[in-house]
Amino acid sequence: MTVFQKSKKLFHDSTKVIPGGVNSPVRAFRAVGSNPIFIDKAKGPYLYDVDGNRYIDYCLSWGPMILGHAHAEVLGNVRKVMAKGTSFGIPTELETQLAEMIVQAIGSIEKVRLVSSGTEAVMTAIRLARGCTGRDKIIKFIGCYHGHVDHMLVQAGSGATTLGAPSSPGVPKDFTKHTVLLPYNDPEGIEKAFNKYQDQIAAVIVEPIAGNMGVVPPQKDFLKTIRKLCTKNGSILIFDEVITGFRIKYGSVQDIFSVKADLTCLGKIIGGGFPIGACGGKAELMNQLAPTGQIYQAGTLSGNPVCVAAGIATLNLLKTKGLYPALEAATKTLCEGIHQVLLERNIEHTINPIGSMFTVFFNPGPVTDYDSAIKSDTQAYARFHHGMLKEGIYLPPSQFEACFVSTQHKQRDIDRTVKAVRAAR
Ligand code: KE4
Repeated sequence: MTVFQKSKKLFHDSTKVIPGGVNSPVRAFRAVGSNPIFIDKAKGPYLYDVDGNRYIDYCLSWGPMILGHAHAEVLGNVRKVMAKGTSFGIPTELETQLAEMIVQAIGSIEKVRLVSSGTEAVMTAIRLARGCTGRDKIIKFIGCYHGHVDHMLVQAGSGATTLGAPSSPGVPKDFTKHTVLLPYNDPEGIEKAFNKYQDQIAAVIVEPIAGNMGVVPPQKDFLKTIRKLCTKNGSILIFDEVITGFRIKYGSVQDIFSVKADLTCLGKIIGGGFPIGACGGKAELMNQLAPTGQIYQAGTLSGNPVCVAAGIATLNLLKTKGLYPALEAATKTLCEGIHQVLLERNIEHTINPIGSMFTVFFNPGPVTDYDSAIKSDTQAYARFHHGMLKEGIYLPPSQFEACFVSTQHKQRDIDRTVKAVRAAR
């Protein structure tokens, strides 16, 4: 019997001094109608909560922990660097080393600016695109999330190619009036928007594989159409690879889809579990950032040597030959196992796996965009989440998130997970 007594107490205490008891809303488990567990420690694929329950973790801190938790070599590098001081606000060679690794790994990146979160990476990319083009409009896609910067917190208005309305109080209408919202995987919609707004469009920002409506891969001409229209209209193509960067392959998914972005946002994995983000792209664009250019952005802890040390160690380990094919194979085996059991249990579902990320939608499918994703039975997902938690499996506490597999998830963990799907009530 799984008990959550200590988590319950800690949650009670945290709600007194932290809004909702959490430092990021999705962690509050509201989307699955329960209270969050509190974690004591983690190692490899496992989380251990304060009540001593062990879970096989498929959320992996929302993506960063691709090598599993508390990886000895990552922590070793962090300890070595920390012993020499933790923050100087003055350049260190380590930042150059991580930047060189990113430049070598991603062909479309000639220069990169490190920041402290994915949101900051997106803020930098959008300001850069607007500054370089002198234009204001940004196209984003419904169901994609790019951090909590004001002009990205928009919801669809009525009809296609409409200008976004704020999706959160506190965001002035003026801040989202230049954000055009389009359906994901709809090449015609992009054509229409460019016909309507033409040379007003500074940039298109897209998750090349969507992870924030659940996992939704791009359909055949989607990314190529965006690339073609951005090139034709002098707009900047921003790939938000905060999730996909170094997740599907070493580097970027741009190689997989043969679509080159002008700017790429990174985060999560490149920090190895420490706060980080990055915006990279062609030198002619990146050099327009202060201090070489006029477009301003800054950060006290940007490129922090401790975070960068974790990132360097992580990327070095991700170069291991055969690592990504093994991750993909493990994910395929897991998803096939889950699928078979849900079929046996006659539970309506569809699974979107790609590389080592996947989502089990409680939805007959196919799930190809936000409108199809939101048809999912979120109550069924909530029941599944809670049932799996009691079986010792930790899934993201929301239907509209991505699950991730790490290099530390072994066959025994996959077998245990499939067994848990059969037992989850
Ligand atoms: P951060 O500011 O949270 O580091 O990154 C924002 C961001 C940007 N772009 C993409 C594609 C992202 O997925 C994210 C953040 N992802 C969410 C989970 N889907 C973080 C979890 C949370 O908000 O607590």
